[in-house]
Amino acid sequence: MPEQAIDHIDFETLNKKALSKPLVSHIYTADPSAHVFNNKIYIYPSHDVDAGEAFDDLGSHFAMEDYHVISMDSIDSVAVDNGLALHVNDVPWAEKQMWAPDAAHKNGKYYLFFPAKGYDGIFRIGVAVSDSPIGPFKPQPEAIKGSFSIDPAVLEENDGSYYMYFGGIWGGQLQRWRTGTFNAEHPENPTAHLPKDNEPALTAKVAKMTDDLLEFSETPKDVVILDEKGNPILAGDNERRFFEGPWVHKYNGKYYFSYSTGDTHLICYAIGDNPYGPFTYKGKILNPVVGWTSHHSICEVNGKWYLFYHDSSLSKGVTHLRSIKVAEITYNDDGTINTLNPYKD
Ligand code: FUB
Repeated sequence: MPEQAIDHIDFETLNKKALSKPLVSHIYTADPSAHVFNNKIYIYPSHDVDAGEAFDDLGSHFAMEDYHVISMDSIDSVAVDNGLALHVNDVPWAEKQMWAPDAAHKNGKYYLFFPAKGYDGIFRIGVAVSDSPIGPFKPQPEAIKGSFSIDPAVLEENDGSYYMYFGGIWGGQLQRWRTGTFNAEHPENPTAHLPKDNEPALTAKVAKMTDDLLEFSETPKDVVILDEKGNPILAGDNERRFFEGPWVHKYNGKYYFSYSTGDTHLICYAIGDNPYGPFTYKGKILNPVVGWTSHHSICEVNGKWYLFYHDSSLSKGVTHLRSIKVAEITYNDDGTINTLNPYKD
């Protein structure tokens, strides 16, 4: 992941023009997954730290070790840091890099889903359980069987079933799983094993969860994004292809699959008719923010819809020191979403 050129940015002016302010500023936070549980907003972010890891194209500088849950009584109220919810040292199978998490609530229990690298250098996805939405969470001894890559996001369906979306290319290792087993060749090259530009892009994955939310109940399936002609988006279509950070929400009976395009720094979305897709590309939700990564969630609060996202404005552009933010999104009559500019002109 190349460092963004930041020398030319006047951060004082930029922060005055920002669509929204960091929700918390005493710690760095990123990758916000927001939910309303029991009429309160809970945000499950990554907890960014400067661990002194050198910057590289595999994201080694994202060396996060733990999670804090942020809560808000309402969308305008103060965001509260509820302290340590889970630390990598308490997860038997995980060594490092606690990346973007998500959470779910079922039958009075709260489930924190998180990616981390195991001692073999392979990303997998784990689950930790608590009686409280703010933790502390008790991790399962093993990662979810059959899980791989990063960025879990869980959709609760009306019938009480849950689906996990996940995946990320480059440092997220999705491209290493193309044959079903991990390809460890060319470990330093983030783009080795990717499809050619004129081939269909790699897709996020989706799997229905077991009733106890601790395992997949099926082999993960491809989340296909189609273009306006019904063809799969191609790997060379960097402004529209899936890179990382999947999220699904439902609006007016349709399923909205949204995601980051990574090296083109956009949050885009596609619409489908069921949790598995396919989804047809519709447009951008968020233009590029300061910082290389862009990652989001979408959550309904009291009848309005909000984009939770992050940028690196507080750290003056340091890619791995980000801050979570929130802004309202609006829909048009045809179900399309109006694109947000993170900094006003
Ligand atoms: O926070 C680490 C990684 O950066 C996340 O897993 C990606 O989605 C990107 O935001």
